[in-house]
Amino acid sequence: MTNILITGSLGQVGSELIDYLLASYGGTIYVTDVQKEPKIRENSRINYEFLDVRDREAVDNIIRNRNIDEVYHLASILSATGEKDPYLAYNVNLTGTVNVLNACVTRDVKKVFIPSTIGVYGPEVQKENAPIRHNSIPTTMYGITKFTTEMLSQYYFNKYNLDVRSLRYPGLLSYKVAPTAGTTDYAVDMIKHAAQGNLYECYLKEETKLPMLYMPDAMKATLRMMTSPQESIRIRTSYNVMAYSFSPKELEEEVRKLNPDFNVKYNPDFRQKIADTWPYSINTEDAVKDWNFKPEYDLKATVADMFKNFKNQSI
Ligand code: AKB
Repeated sequence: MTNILITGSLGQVGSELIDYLLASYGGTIYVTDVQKEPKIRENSRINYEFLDVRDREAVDNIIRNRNIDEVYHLASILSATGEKDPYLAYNVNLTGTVNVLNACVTRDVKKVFIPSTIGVYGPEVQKENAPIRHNSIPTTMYGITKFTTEMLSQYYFNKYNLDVRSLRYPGLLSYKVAPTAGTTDYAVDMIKHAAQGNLYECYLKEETKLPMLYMPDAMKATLRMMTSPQESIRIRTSYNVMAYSFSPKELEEEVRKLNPDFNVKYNPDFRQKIADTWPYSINTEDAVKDWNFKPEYDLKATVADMFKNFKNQSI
């Protein structure tokens, strides 16, 4: 039996990861977040608890009292919110992460997953096929905290032999829980508006290309990497993963194949400045080589699946 703790469980990734973990592990899943009374589906193996990762004692208590074996540390302030409140991003993303890492070492946690992001790249990065190791300095608070988190993960692995693993998520596309705090969220919103027959106002310029991945592929990649033998995980900062890269205009054209009347108005806001610092695509060779990363959905299949599901949701 493996007892798992998920922090930041109610977000876009956590809400979907719960089901994948339930199917892959036998123990209890301690689902935590900062909502007092969230709607969590009934399941005898799911236990909801309030947890603010900035509270060092609370983090240590839950890991000790619940005999946690593995942690999926998802609590994070994303890029857009991070630029609105950099101090909050610093505290949640760095103080919170150090609290989790320290408690994991003290309480002998076996494995830790901490997602990273394409936000760790900075403006001078090679835009196409950006390599894992890079010299570009991120310019957003989100990027700075996640870049530092990658260094901390590697440090805790080298110093304490803590089995920390990570994926650099690109923009994640999903229809179950809407992302609300990032820069890549427009893509989900655009497909949703098209499926519901509404005009979409896009906050990025039409030519802004970013790397993306559909949620089922992101979940499979996460589980595949986390269940791979320890010796196959050669990279302890973070592995790049993505399936395809597109601009808002390219997505608009793909979506219009399913709704020919769909229209988009472009009205860039502060998120354009964030997107301009990120690469168009990232190199995933190491993930393929080390643990057989293999996304199944291309853009067409992703859009078709999301469009169908958003349409069903609005009926
Ligand atoms: C964001 O846009 O902030 C996130 C990310 C790419 O990490 N989706």
